[in-house]
Amino acid sequence: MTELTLYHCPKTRGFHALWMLEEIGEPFEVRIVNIRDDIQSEAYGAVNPMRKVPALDVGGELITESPAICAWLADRYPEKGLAPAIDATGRGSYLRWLFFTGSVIEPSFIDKAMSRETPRQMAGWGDLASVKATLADALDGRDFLVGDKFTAADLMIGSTLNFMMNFNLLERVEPFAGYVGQLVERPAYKRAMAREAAFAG
Ligand SMILES: N[C@@H](CCC(=O)N[C@@H](CS)C(=O)NCC(=O)O)C(=O)O
Repeated sequence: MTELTLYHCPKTRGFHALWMLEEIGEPFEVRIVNIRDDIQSEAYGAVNPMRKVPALDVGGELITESPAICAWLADRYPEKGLAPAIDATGRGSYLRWLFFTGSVIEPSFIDKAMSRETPRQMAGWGDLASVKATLADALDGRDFLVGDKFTAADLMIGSTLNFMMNFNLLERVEPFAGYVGQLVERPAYKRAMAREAAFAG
């Protein structure tokens, strides 16, 4: 029996965790949850009371929130080299960027999608212009956010920026386009995409 079971719906944020599992390369199972109906079932409410995908079942313990799933996997399998060690230079930057997706990038783009502006002093994420400028500065002339190695932070940020570009919420311009362009060439990304295609039948 595999230790890892991913609750996932194709073409959703569940992809972050699917890609991460492919990067890890350990056996895992996928349970498809239809976000139109299955997600409202009592059974799924016990998996994630927020009724969102993804969720990762790790031998009975349930982890939700994509960055938490990615962080847990990177730390559980340190030999895969997807996170700086806890005492290594770069660990702080890695955590900063890992948290940046859920707490800063996502809400700022949702503001844009909803054509609204949250006053920046009230918004923990500041404003979209600052978010884009901060990311552009961090990515300018670099392949990865932390040092010269791909980490789970690149996966979360790259996957999120890719979503934003696909939904026309982020312009396909440098440095974002080049950064995402090289990440989607990774074999694990392609394996995750092949699974998505198979799920879609
Ligand atoms: N904060 C969550 C967000 C997950 C999320 O928003 N999932 C969406 C799919 S993209 C979902 O499950 N929606 C179903 C619903 O709200 O009914 C994470 O980062 O994992």
